[in-house]
Amino acid sequence: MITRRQSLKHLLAASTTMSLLPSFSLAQVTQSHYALTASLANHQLGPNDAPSTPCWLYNETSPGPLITAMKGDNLKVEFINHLPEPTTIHWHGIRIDNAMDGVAGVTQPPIPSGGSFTYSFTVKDSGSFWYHSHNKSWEQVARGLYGGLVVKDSPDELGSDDLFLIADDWRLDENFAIHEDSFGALHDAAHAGRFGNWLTINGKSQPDITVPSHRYLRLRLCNTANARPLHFAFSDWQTMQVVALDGALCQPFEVTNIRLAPAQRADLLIKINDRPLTLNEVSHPDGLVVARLIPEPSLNTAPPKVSLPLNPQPWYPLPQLDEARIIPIHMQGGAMGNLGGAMHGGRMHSLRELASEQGKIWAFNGIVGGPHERLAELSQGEVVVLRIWNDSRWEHAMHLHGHHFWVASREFGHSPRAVLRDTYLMAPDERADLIFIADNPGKWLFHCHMMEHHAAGMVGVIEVT
Ligand SMILES: [Cu+2]
Repeated sequence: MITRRQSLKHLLAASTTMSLLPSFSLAQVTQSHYALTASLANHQLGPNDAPSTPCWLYNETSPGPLITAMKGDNLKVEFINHLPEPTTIHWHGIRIDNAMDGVAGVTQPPIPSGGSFTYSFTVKDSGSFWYHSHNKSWEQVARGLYGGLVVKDSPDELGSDDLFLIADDWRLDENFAIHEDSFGALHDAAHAGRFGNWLTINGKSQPDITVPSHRYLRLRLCNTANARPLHFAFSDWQTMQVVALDGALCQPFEVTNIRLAPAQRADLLIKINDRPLTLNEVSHPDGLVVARLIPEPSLNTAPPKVSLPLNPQPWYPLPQLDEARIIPIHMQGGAMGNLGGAMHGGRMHSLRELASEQGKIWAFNGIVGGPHERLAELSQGEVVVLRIWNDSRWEHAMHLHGHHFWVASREFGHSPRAVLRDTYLMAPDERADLIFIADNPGKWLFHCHMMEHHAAGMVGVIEVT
């Protein structure tokens, strides 16, 4: 049972998230017990004089309430589904018990309309994570079913100088309603996925965010778009330190811009002086203001809490590869690709047939993927290399459930950088090794997080026993 005091905390935490007040101070009290309800609710995505948008939301807020826990806590979330269709919740990036991973049809049956489910799991890693629907996610996430999740090392984390910013790319019509006719469009699945036309930060368009002046600010940026990679830079290309990727602390490095694929997170440290800074999306031809950071001297009276993590220890070191299991994954398909046909349902189909009759257009190793297509069976403790070749004309954000992997990332300029992450953005024709220790038993999805690609065949299961 949830006590009245805890319920109040949820409400307050939710309203703090919504209004983008500078402080998450209420969330500093560790909460390990939450209640989430998914339902239809309106949200003001547009300007104040625009119509509000009918969405599907957690606790009627966009994003859903920021969930926090302390590292090592047992996090319990009592979930009720008031949507008109089944759903589940996936806890993205958490190295979780398989039964709690929230993948409909793989780790649990979908939770029916009117049904409920209690998620309960230990959070063993601190960092910036998120949660989202994992049933028809190409539609349910696009309607608003996601929120942030922070696992803290210290109660000091989060506050006026440590903010979780969720960026989303909504596809709205001229009445600010979600564009429903294009859900499931084959054109999106065959190209870059469903791109939107309305960018929000924590559910608001171009918000002003008050921050302490003359301080380092920790920004936890998260891209929850269906498919669009977002490319961020501050005004005057101000430098920032990347201190964590996909939740995991990394050796800090300096950048002037950062591109985040769908589902990726980056924790950034940036120095705030006394001038406002704009956060811009720079892949837009004219640049697009995403948010403004407004320094407020009255907020820097408390001692600073944010500092550069020196020499952070990775969750686990890059493993020895002498006896690694190598799993080749040849990814083909999409528009302008070289996939002529693929196996689906036990027989060969032409790509034309797959696309027009099944809405499938992507394959791993010549087989259209699905939640029951097994890519590998691994023994617990094995060192594994997913040897991926993106043999297509499109980028893909490859996500492995239940594990973080090491990758020589080419996401930060020409020279590769060894990073531990849960989602890797692969360029067309790129080859990459995703290296991990298969230490978490269960059936784990491996898929493209561009949700239309996932729905059209870029998905398989890796089973660890
Ligand atoms: Cu993809």
